[in-house]
This record gives sequence, C-alpha cells and structure tokens, in this order.
Amino acid sequence: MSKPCTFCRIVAGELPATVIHEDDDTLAFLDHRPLFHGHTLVVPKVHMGILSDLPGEKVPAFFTLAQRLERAVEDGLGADGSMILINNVISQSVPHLHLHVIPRRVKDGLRFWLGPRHPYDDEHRAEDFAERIRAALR
Ligand code: DGP
Repeated sequence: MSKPCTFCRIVAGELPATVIHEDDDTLAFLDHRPLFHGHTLVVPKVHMGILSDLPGEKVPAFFTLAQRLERAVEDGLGADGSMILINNVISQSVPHLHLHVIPRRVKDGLRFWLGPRHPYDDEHRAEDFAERIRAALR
C-alpha cells in the first residue's frame, strides 16, 4: 500500500494543523517548519500532484485565495512583502500541490539564490528554446 499523503491527512483532520482558511475546495494552514512566522500553505482538498493537475475551473478560486493570503500575511503581520512559491516535483517534499505564501521583510536574511544562470549562446539559442515551448503550448 502506498504511504498516505500528509496533506490529505491534514485535510481529513487526521493530522493537526493550524488552519487559516477553509472552504469547499481549499485549505490554508501554517507550515510547521516556517521560513518565517506566518509561512502559509494553500492546498486543494482533493489530492493532486502539481499545478497543471488543478482543473481549469478551480484555478480562479485557488489563485484568488493566494492573492488574498498575499495581502493578509503582509497586512496582518506587517511584512514588507512576500514570496509566493510552488515546487513542482523537483524540491517538492510533499507530492500534493501546495502554494507557499511566505512573509518577507527587508534584510530578513533569507538566502534564496536562483542560480547558477545559464546564458543563451550560439549552441543554445533563445529562439530554439522559445519555439520548443511554443510548440508544446499549441
Ligand atoms: P516543499 O518543499 O515545497 O515540498 O514544501 C513542503 C512544506 O510542507 C515544507 O515547508 C514543510 C511543510 N510540511 C510538511 N509536512 C507538514 C505537516 O505535516 N504539517 C505542516 N503544517 N506542514 C508540513
């Protein structure tokens, strides 16, 4: 039998969580290993792995809640800004779609380095990569 999903167990009430918001489709709760206090996770109640698994008709409500939480962590906690993040498969430690809303402050010490960067060159032309993505998008 496969291991039960941690976030499904939180949704089902089998594991405790500090809940921020609940509606028919979505649960938002505090991350138990917060980068900063107030670090919130938003999950669909139905199990799904990654963002593209979220049915199109559920997308507006999910991201409207993300927008509201962005404002709520900033206004409610007096944060200067926030970081909104979804890990899809790579760096995704819980294989249930979850969006992080992380309060940020000026000079808060978070080391978040998106690198190393890979510049385009003659062997790796920007237009070739763009065309492969455009083709997959069609
Ligand atoms: P990610 O690296 O994107 O997969 O982040 C998953 C986050 O989920 C991580 O910051 C810790 C959090 N997390 C994992 N298990 C639990 C849990 O049982 N309860 C709560 N509240 N958060 C959890």
